[in-house]
Amino acid sequence: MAEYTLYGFAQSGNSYRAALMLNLVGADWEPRFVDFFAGETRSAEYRENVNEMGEAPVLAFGDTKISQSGVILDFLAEKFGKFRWESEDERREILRWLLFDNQKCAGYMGPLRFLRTILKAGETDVVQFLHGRMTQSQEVLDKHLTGRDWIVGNRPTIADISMTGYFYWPEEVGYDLAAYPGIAAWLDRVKTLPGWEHPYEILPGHPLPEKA
Ligand SMILES: N[C@@H](CCC(=O)N[C@@H](CS)C(=O)NCC(=O)O)C(=O)O
Repeated sequence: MAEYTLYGFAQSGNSYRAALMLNLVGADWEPRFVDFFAGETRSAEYRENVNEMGEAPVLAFGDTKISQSGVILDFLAEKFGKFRWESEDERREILRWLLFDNQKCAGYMGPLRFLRTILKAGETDVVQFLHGRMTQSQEVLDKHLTGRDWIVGNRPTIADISMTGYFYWPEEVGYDLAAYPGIAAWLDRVKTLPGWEHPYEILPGHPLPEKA
């Protein structure tokens, strides 16, 4: 049995960040497929034994289970001494981007991708609203990444690993990567890190069965 087990699934950008980090730090880990589309995260069993918040990802090791991808990244950065901060100021700066990502990048891109590609909801008012909010956040990130290689400091940190969450699915989320040259170049840089894999390669569950 591997040292770390990651509860997650291939379509989950939130799970992807944690899986990518485990790969990049060279952890001994294995995935535990969460059958999100069959309602597993909503089951009493999952909430009682895996995560009371009813979410993936969850990182399990020994008797410990950690949820919230930002906390998992923070834990692994400290544990492996990689992709971490070098000062308390830098730690806060990383945290600032993790929170921005969770709320305003993944927080809009995840539901948008779900509505457009998985539910095939069409361009409803809700979809248009989320698209507008996402665009504002992407403009912020693109401006930040123009003229710099990484989100915080001059090397990759967990801020970068977190932010990649939903960015490798431009067609599924429905955004034009070419409109954001700073983001596009940064995504290519992240891809060069040894251990990088696309979200559909790193976790089980892709492709979705016909009737997901
Ligand atoms: N902020 C959380 C978000 C986790 C999350 O929303 N995960 C989704 C899958 S991508 C989930 O499990 N949702 C279940 C639900 O909301 O019912 C994190 O970063 O871990």
